[in-house]
Amino acid sequence: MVAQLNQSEREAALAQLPDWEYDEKRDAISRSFRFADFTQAYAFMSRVALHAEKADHHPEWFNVYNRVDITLTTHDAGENGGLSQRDIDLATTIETFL
Ligand code: HBI
Repeated sequence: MVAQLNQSEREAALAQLPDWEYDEKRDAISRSFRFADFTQAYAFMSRVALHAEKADHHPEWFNVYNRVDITLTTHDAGENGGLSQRDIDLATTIETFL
């Protein structure tokens, strides 16, 4: 079981991730990305995928052409899953791939 962030931890973390939206219903964060074309979108997804595997923390994502939507939440956080430091760390790393 991974520790779920409490409200103050969450607010402090999200202040550092201004382009990510908080989904209260899922206790998750999401961001939508647009790239020049599919090749750029796929290159980005490849970098995220390799890092996610190394971190053992994986995104929920959707891709169509140059658009990539990512949602991050931790399946084994709290009772029904929720936002953990792992999600914050992965989002922070994803930002460095832009
Ligand atoms: N990815 N987003 C997310 N949440 C998890 O709880 C998670 C994961 N990737 C692998 C993983 N957990 C492993 O620890 C196993 O629990 C599957």
